[in-house]
Amino acid sequence: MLEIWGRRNSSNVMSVMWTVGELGLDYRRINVGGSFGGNDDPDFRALNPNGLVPALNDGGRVLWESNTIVRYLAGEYGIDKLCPSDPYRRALAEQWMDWTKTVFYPVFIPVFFGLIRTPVERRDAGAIERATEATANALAIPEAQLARQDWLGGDAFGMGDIPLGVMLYRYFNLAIERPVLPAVEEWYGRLCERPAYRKHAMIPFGDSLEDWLRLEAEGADIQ
Ligand SMILES: N[C@@H](CCC(=O)N[C@@H](CS)C(=O)NCC(=O)O)C(=O)O
Repeated sequence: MLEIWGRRNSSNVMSVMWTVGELGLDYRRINVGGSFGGNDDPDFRALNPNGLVPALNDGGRVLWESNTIVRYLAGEYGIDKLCPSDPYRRALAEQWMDWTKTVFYPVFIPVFFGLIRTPVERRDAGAIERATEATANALAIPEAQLARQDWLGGDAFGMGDIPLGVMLYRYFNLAIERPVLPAVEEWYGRLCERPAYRKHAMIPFGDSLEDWLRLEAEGADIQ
């Protein structure tokens, strides 16, 4: 059975859990990080020396870095389901995973952290507005791709859709201004129909740090 270490409301943990759900694998998830702590426990540091979530233990095969874990699970248990066997098609999916981490995260995380992970009295409205605009600009890239095809990596759902899909639940559920993005919105609608996405990525976060912490505690026992 897979062991996944990390709180379920971490976007990086969500990518792994959604992958596990799509593949129907048996798992046990252990709460680490956020208000659960444990990041510096020796047992956890032995799995991930960075002290960050997620970490995976698959029968002694230990991995950290969420995109790497998604690639491993998709390659080991989901060839031609989540991970194309053709190297070029696989690279097209990986391209979107890497784009999400290197281009989308840096512009979007300040929006999410600014609104949800920061006490109201310390919110920096100007920084949030600038980051919201930068996020909208970044989304023009997947908008153009999804106007040509149904899924980011090609003509079928796959691992290339996972990291950005996780972030877009947050994007579409924040109280921010958003441009009209017809193709991205249709793609998000298709994701919302997937049971594994609903279970592992559509995790409510509320409107404030207080909501965030309350919902984190309330979800502690959900696998
Ligand atoms: N690049 C890493 C980033 C890992 C990361 O920053 N994880 C965050 C949660 S999303 C974390 O562990 N934060 C500390 C905590 O939750 O206590 C990955 O994708 O796995």
